[in-house]
Amino acid sequence: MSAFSAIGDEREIDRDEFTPGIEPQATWCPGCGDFGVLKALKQAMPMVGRNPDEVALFTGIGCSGKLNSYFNSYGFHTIHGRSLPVARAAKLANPELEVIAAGGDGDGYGIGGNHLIHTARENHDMTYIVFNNEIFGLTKGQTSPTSPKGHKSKTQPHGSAKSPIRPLSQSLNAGATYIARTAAVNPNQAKEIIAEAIEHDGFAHIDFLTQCPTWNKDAKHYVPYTDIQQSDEYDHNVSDRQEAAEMMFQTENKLYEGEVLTGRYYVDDQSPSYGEEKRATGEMPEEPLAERYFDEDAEWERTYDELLHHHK
Ligand SMILES: Cc1ncc(C[n+]2csc(CCOP(=O)(O)OP(=O)(O)O)c2C)c(N)n1
Ligand code: SF4
Ligand SMILES: [Mg+2]
Repeated sequence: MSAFSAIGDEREIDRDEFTPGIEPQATWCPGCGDFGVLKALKQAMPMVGRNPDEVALFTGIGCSGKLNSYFNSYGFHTIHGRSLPVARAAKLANPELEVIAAGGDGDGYGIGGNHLIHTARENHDMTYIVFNNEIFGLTKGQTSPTSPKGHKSKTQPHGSAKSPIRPLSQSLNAGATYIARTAAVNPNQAKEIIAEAIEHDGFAHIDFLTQCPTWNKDAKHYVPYTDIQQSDEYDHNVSDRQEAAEMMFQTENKLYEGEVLTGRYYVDDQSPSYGEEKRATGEMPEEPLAERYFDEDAEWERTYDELLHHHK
């Protein structure tokens, strides 16, 4: 058994283990879609057989960033838009950790957009959940990169002049190897997609539609939705890049026309993850870097010790 996790410990896992011992009163508003993400995430954990001490959750800033407070695992509530670089470092230091990053549309597609592109491009093995409520929720409803064209807010009182970004297409172009969209109103699909994303070996991006009844009054509640895998109307091959691109393009257009399509869009099981590639080329050691920190005999320079030395 690793010193850093309970991996290998065969036992039944209950989703309630992911509820903190002293559960804080959730500060999300009644009817907020964020509750749906929390519920689906807790349900997905027993499906993938992970214990709380095998999981590290990295969040950005926003209502969505509060997920850490209500989910029992290792965690790091990072700064705005920066959950991914911190999550990457943790995964590289301890590849046995199940790394999950989460944040809002403003956090991940706006201020943190560059991190998303490069984390996807490098195919870091982790799951990234973006709570997409089409606005900045925590700061009271400003326009976000996914707000529809013409959407009025305090920052765009005459309506947003520009078209929203296309998160699924952008992720595909960047190099993500698992891309899905689900919605808080569809918990059964959501938990299955989260479980698949966690089990995927590479960068898995879930665009999670989360309604904000407080600040996005004219936002859809994302119903009725269509699960593209269940519908007879759609039958694209998820491992075909071109077909996935076309399906994403349609989905992104339809969201703003009032039709909500959800499901799996792209799954590439062939491309190696960043860690796998680096270990294969010998650039990274086989054993977790994190273990070296506790190894008194390890011959390596501790950045922290060095820092202290230079400032004596
Ligand atoms: C560097 C920095 N800039 C701006 C802010 C203010 N801020 C806090 S949350 C937020 C936007 C949150 O929107 P989103 O990421 O969509 O999350 P939501 O609240 O909708 O879940 C902003 C701009 C900040 N905390 N840090
Ligand atoms: S402001 Fe919106 S996103 Fe934030 S907790 Fe309330 S309903 Fe949820
Ligand atoms: Mg938001």
